[in-house]
Amino acid sequence: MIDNILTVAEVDGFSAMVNQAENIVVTCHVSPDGDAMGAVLAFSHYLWRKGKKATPVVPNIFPDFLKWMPGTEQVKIYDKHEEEVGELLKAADLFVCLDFNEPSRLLNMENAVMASDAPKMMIDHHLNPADFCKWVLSRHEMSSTCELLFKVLAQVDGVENMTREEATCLYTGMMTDTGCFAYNSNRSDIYYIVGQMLEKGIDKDKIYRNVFYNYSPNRLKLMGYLLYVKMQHFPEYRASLMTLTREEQKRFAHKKGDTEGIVNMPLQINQSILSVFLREDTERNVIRVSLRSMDDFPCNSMAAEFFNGGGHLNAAGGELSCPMDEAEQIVKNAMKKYSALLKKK
Ligand SMILES: [Mn+2]
Repeated sequence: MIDNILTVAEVDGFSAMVNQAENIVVTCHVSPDGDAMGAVLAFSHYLWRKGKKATPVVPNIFPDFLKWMPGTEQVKIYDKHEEEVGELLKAADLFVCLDFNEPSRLLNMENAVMASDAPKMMIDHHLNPADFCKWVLSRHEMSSTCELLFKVLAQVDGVENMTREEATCLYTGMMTDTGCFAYNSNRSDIYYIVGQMLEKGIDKDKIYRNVFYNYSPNRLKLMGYLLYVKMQHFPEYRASLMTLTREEQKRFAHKKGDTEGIVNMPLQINQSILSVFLREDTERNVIRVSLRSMDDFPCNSMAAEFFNGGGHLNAAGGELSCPMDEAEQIVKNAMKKYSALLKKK
């Protein structure tokens, strides 16, 4: 059994907000990932099932590997149809904010959403939520927003009423935010939930294939090129570095999302602690920095100290405004500075 996630007062607050609303906008952070899309679509399906008028709205496009998800044809993309979607936002009398906890994560859509005085509801699993929602459920110990949302819907509406579509969307978010249950996934209730989803008839094997066996030939070639030609490995620091220029992205017909997750690959090297990926941005004249680590190596401190960024302990990012060779040198300096933590004890 899973414990109730909400207090009685929170259930009442949730129900009152949903019941009073006529025009609900369900939204998530910019550059939506599997968890964001899973939560937005599952919540929308739930509202539609309740006979509510609800529109899933995302700030910008979502990756092709999520297009198969049930309900994506209903999703409105703000930066593609600013005027039309802007009207929708104005007419909204409730915003459901999923998988983000501060308005700036809406990027270009922030002003339009914050200009509305319609009440907002937050369901999220990131640290340090900002204070902009009337009803807040913020649980950073949850593996994903989708896990949290499963618990909410199970409590307010009953698992027995959840549909296969809803479970499929929620499973997708749980799967993608845990790297297919490879990290952040040691709590047994996660598998209890998955068990219940299987009883709803989700095809978990197919969901996996839909999301991960969905590369373009170019993406696979780019992965091979990065690993074979571009990866530098520093055994003394148990660290790796990969770089990708604008010209190389062009050569592999790089599309948004093509380098997603690539930074994780060098961590598969035996004993690895740190992986750094530098990519020249194709829209702005900056180098995007991604860091991933194992165990307790603090990517976020390194990102803050060297790369004008921040993030989580094991996943952080930042950016640099300099040529690639200088950026590489900064990475090497950073590894040197953190050598006490990187070297084998
Ligand atoms: Mn998430």
